[in-house]
Amino acid sequence: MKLYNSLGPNPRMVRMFLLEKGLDIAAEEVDLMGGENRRPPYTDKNPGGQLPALELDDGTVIAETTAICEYLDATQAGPSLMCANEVERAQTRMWTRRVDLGIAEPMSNGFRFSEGLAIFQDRMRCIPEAADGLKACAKDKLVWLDGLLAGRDYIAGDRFSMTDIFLYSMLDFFAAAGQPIDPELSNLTAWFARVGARPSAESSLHPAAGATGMRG
Ligand SMILES: N[C@@H](CCC(=O)N[C@@H](CS)C(=O)NCC(=O)O)C(=O)O
Repeated sequence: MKLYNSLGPNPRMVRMFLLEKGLDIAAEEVDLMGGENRRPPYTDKNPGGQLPALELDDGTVIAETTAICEYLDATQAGPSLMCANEVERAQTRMWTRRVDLGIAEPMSNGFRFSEGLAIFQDRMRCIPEAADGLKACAKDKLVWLDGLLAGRDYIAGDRFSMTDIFLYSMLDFFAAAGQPIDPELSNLTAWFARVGARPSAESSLHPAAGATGMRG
């Protein structure tokens, strides 16, 4: 099994997930800034052209961060970050999807269409005039989540899960890239500090994070 790895919030989520499970797997660096992920041979393996991707020993490639984490959770040792039962698994998926569609995607595209425009304009359709609106949509969902986190330690219930790792990786990266967490969102801020205090949070940063100032 091999992880195609780079700087960035999505690969960082998988690295944090692996650390939480106590797993160490081989990794191959792909030059994201140089666009290596957008051309063959990488796109022969992952036509989505993004990172991370997981290649199994039989050559099967799994992409999409949450699909990779779910696969690792189901097949590898270590504490489950999905569930203790089918209800919890469904709740983790439900919350992860809400975070993905409502927060991660608009935040990411908000970044790609503004601060990240120089990198992304030749890689995908960019809509600079949509950037502010997308960032505002993500903020609306963070306000909503802040209310729901009152009296709650974690997003998908009373247990730390894949959803927490996912949102933490996103918020940490984008806070350092033009989308800081509003300090008035006190429940979200406390949750962010709680997850950030886990040893896996700092240890999952890419070696290039320090030099670039990026939190990915
Ligand atoms: N939906 C994808 C998003 C992956 C993604 O956006 N990856 C970023 C790194 S954090 C990337 O590959 N960016 C470079 C590019 O899109 O060319 C997932 O869940 O894995």
